Amino acid sequence: MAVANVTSVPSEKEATAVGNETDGFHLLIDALKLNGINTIYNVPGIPITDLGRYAQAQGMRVISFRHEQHAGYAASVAGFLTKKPGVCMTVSAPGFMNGLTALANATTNCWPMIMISGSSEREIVDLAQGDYEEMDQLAAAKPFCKAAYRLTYAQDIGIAVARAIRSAVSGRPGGVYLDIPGAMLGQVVEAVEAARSLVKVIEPAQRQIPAQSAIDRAIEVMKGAKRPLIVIGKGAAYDQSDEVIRELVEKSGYPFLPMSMAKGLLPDTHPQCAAAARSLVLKDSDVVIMMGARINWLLSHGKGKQWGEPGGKRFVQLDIEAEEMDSNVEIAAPIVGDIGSSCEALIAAMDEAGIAPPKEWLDQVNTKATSNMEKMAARLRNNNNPMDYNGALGVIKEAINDNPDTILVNEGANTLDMCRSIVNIHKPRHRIDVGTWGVMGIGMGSAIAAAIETGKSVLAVEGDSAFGFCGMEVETVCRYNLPICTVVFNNDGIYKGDGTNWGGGDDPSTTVFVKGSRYEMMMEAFGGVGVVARSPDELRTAVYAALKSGKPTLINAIIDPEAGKESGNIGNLNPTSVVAQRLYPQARKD
Ligand code: OXT
Ligand code: ADP
Ligand code: MG
Repeated sequence: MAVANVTSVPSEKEATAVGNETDGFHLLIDALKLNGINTIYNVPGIPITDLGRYAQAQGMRVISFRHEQHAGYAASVAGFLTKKPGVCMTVSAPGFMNGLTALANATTNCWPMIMISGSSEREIVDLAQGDYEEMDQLAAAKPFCKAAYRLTYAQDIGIAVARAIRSAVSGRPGGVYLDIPGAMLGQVVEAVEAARSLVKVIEPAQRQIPAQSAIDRAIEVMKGAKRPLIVIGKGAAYDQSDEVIRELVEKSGYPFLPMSMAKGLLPDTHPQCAAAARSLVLKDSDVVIMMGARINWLLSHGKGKQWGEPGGKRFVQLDIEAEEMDSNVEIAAPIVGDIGSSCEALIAAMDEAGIAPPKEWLDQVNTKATSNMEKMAARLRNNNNPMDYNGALGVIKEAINDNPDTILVNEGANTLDMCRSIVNIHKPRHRIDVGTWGVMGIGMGSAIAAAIETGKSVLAVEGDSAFGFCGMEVETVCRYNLPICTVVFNNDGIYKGDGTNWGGGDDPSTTVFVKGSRYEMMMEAFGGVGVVARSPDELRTAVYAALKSGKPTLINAIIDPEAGKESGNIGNLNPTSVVAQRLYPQARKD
């Protein structure tokens, strides 16, 4: 291997070449590396197996998964954590389709990701002549991502990668698809021309300074506030303007409500944190500042009894996406810009406006939060065997308090909802979960990306159903020897493990699993540490040992099958059947 002597182009644009020739494989690797992308989340196969090998040979980190969906989730979480697009690489048709869910999820979560998929011969695919893994992947990808591009000539790789990076991270971030026909990878390119074709993307996500008129309007709304509230979302966490966000919140003195993945941007233990008074602040606030959070289903679309009297609120919204404004409710003061710039402009304008929250409101919020926290603290102190969620999550809470640098990954229904409110997060971007779609199966991919991208240890708290969507990736965790401790909340089923077959037949209920499943043996099968924990004390010993050792560990935490609720906190979203109410005594009566 030699690096092309390219005197007429900047030296950083090096094409990996032999003699005066390179090829599509190496140009693609060079293009990614030139733009600071050094990790690929991958599943090998025709036509990209060698691409992975060559990338590794060229010093990239190539993390191979067992299923593309998890490689894709990992790439999207890498994007969330680093503000650079995470790259997932898949084979054609079935591998591509497996990755597509993750690409769509990245777009839904507004996270930058690029999915690069090998594809079959264009001329055969386009005539539907039955090629190996034939599929028009470009067309299939388009509805599920922010942008989709296909390469035909290796000479275009530089520009295509640049375009993909810009699309992924500019404005509202999202998933981008890059289609690479296998034949293109093998194309030979003259080395100097190849080096010249590479593009180093310059500042693809430039700051977007909001209009002063928008800031002035927001200040006017804030001045009139008697019961203000700041809602912080994962868009704010993504922006990485942690200091300026904190300054704005503290300077305003307003109570703040963190959405799930914005927890830790300011610590959950912060005196202005209103997480434990959620119902109260949503209902009684009069001015709500939305900061990188959409007013979607997670906030009941800003309407309904959760939000108090109709018309009783005025919204200020900070978002990079102009079209987000007025999507569900009227926004009195839209501020279009990046979170950091918008917060800075607000801070500057607040100085003169004399913004401060009425003490009475803060006291009211704190009284409610303190009362809720006291009630919760009492529930967490139990050593029941089998465990309930409170006892088990009390241990997880202690473990994160004692190890605040550990990244918490969390999915499930009860396991998710209860963990979110019980376990305090102390640092920005230290909680990763099911996101806007509430998707099960993000756990292992997210945990792997968090460990790879940050070098920190990870605690993955997984419902047993959620874990089932991604459990095979524990082999990946062991293979790369990652410091991930997975705790499976094993209640024998989805929501609860005590369901019965309403038809009375021999098949089990639709929501239950094999009772007493030995999840810890899956970890042992691949050389990791497997532990069974039946009480909070046993769980504590196992979690602390895992965090100390950094060894891949799976703790099978036995939870009372009766302890959960249907759909956790969102049971109200299930449609009801008038027939069922009369026919089946077991049917929900809510
Ligand atoms: O103020 P009030 O009094 O109201 O109290 C609130 C807070 O103030 C208080 N609180 C606190 N108190 C004291 N101290 C502290 N620190 C504190 N913090 C808060 O607590 C209450 C509640 O607060 P919270 O949580 O903030 O508020 P709330 O009302 O819950 O917030 C509303 C929401 C909507 C924002 C919140 O609930 C939320 O974010 N929810 C997300 C829900 C979600 O996304 N769920 C996942 C999907 S469910 C379902 O779809 C599942 N599936 C189907 C499926 C999916 N999803 N995906 C795929 C690919 N296929 C299928 C499946 C299969 S879940 C599932 C598996 C489930 O089984 P598992 O075995 O995995 O899990 P288990 O259930 O454990 O068995
Ligand atoms: P949550 O689920 O935490 O409520 P959402 O995913 O609904 O958060 O909302 C995130 C919002 O943040 C999106 O509307 C997105 O456009 C916005 N966003 C993403 N990045 C930035 C940024 N750098 N600056 C401002 N807004 C951003
Ligand atoms: Mg369960």
